[in-house]
Amino acid sequence: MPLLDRLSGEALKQYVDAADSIRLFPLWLGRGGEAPPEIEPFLWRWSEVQPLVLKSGEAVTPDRDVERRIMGLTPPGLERGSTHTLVANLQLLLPGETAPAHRHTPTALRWILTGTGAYTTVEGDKLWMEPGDLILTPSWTWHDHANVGNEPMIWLDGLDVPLVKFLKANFYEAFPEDQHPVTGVGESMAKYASGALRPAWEDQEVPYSPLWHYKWDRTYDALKNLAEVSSSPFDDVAMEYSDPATGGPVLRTMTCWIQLLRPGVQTRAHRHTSSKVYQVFRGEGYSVIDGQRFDWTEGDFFVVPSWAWHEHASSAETESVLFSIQDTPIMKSLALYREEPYTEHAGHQPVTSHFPAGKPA
Ligand code: GTQ
Repeated sequence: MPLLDRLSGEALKQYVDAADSIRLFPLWLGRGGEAPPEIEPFLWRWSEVQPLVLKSGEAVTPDRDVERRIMGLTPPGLERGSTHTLVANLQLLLPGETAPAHRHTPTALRWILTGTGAYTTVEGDKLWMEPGDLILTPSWTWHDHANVGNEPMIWLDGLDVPLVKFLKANFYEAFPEDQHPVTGVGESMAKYASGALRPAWEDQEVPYSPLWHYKWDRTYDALKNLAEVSSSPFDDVAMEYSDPATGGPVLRTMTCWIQLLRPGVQTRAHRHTSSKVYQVFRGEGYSVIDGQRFDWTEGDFFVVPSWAWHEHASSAETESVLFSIQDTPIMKSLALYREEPYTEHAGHQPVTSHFPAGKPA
């Protein structure tokens, strides 16, 4: 059979147009369209964020104008969301305010930053929020928030909204009343917080941790105990919040870590296919992300996109505590988790720039 001449010029154009008209695309012509923008690592300073979050209290009121008064942390490269799978929002609830009861298929969690005197009710369990507490609101559980104290409350919400929207599984329902009836106070903690012991007659399996409230005091004790005996070269004294029933991550889509960086510690760089949003709960230091140095201090937030090299250091004078939300469970459950150590320069990236851009190295 004679070889066909290669299609080119006008004939090729006609061919492509004919295919296009029936929505068929010759991928062998190379990738069409523009590649999506890269998500860039970014840092938000608490000193700049806090006044704007407090000021949002003058702009809108939950229950009256909006369901939730939230401000999203969105790095360059994204229009919404904090990584390609996760979103981290700052929520403000002023004294006397309530955020009405609802439930949604995206899973949420709260990392409490400032204030006291407010509670979240999750499926009727009333959970008082204090700084350093982690509270889970698993997929499709009823929840509402109320501030009955006299201080503004600010917390960080972590949700898997970008993933759930991508998967076309975003559903929402409002509760018929403003607040869900309270059926217990700290019940999930009473039943499951001891970790190694749990109610003997209960054998139910739920696709998330049955413990919904992780108190700061216990968390910090656990970090201190671990620091006495062991640490990771990449994350120093790092602990994953765990589901007491399985020992695995607290949620199917998101996991949370708390890590203590001892004074003067500089970790080795690595990268992985999970993405993360960090909050600097205590201390000061810096992280190097893809060669860019991000200096941070108490209260700051930063994003480490998927597959970005990163390492952390605490100042010589203070220990630092970092909280993070990560999408690792998604990647692991799909067998797409991959991790790699940085092997050059004794495991430390050369710093080529400082954040914000423009600052010389
Ligand atoms: O508090 O229930 O940041 O429904 C985004 C959606 C918080 C919440 C968010 C929500 C909530």
